[in-house]
Amino acid sequence: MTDLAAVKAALKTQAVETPSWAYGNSGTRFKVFAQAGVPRSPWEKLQDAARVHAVTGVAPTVALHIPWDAVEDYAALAKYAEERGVRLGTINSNTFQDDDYRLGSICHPDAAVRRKAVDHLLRCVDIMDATGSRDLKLWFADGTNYPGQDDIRARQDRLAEGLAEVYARLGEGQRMLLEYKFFEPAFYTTDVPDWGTAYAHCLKLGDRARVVVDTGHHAPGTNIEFIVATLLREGKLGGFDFNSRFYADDDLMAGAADPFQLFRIMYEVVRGGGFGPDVAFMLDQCHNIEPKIPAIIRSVMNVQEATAKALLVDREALAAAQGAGDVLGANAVLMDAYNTDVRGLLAEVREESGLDPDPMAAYARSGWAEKIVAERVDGEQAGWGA
Ligand code: PSV
Ligand code: MN
Ligand code: MN
Repeated sequence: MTDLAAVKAALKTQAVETPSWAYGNSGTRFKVFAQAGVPRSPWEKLQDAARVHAVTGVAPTVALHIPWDAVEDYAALAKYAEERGVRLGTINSNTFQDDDYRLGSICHPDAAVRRKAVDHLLRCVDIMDATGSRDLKLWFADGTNYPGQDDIRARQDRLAEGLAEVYARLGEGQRMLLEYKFFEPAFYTTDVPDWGTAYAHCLKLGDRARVVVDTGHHAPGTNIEFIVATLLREGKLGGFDFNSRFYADDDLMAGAADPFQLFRIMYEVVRGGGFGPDVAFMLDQCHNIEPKIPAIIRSVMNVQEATAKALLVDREALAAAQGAGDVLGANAVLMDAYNTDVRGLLAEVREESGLDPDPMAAYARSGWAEKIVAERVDGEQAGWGA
């Protein structure tokens, strides 16, 4: 039997970080469809993120991407967030936008470009000091397109050297999260293509270096929950970038394409003791054709639903069935939890927390969507890469 009160208590502690870039305009390499009312600055992105937290109660922090969210005074940005009921979260580094990075950043063959990239990462740690952020999230667009283009092994050495310099700069309580991605923008080799490579680097760096699992960064058919179980077992799971994919790095709403996969991942998180502050639960999405704030609310709710189902798994019954070699019984225990409609339970959790049971409706009623369309009329709309 699952203890419902304990499940509700756990759900009330949930925290899902939303990404600043999800609030801005985004698109594909074919077209960016601009939307009215979209933020014109990091400050306005925080206003929107605060609305998501206000109606869901479980999105208290916002991830920044540097330099997309560059401002003069990061402490002031942190204060601005706090005044609106949210906090600044993970600092995402961007070493992929400059012409200098054509052949890579931290793995580039030219030491001067590597220096520039590492200096940017060190600057990101300075920003963390000002914002009070715990985590530096590193994703590198580094790799090669053609066999022989560069020395695969030398690139790993350069990567290790750069990471070590940044790791040494981390302050107390700060962590480095290394994200992997199996392809794109490089297509022949990627310098951090998989969890094994990320894990190997993190292991050498030390306890405060952890692996980030972006659900969109795997080959089709990859068993992501196995990776999650393994990393948790090794104490090396730093966090997630949640999103959905049908084909590649689609960055669609978490839980939209394959809610069952999200449930299986969250079950391994719960099973492995990872449901807590040690693992950062982030969204990494872009809303190209749908309204952005409601899409982010929906995504947060999808993560909540998967979590509720994972918490509902009757672990005693599951262990008994597994121990007895009862294949169908064990599978049925897991499927019972997955097939439970948890929407009522989550509505109760929200009401008990003083929230509207229906975050989507609460947001629609709030008038925020109309207000930003009316007010954010001048100036450039911030977006993916702005
Ligand atoms: C790369 O595809 C990625 O998943 C990384 O997390 C980046 O920081 C993010 O997308 C935004 O480009
Ligand atoms: Mn990501
Ligand atoms: Mn991605």
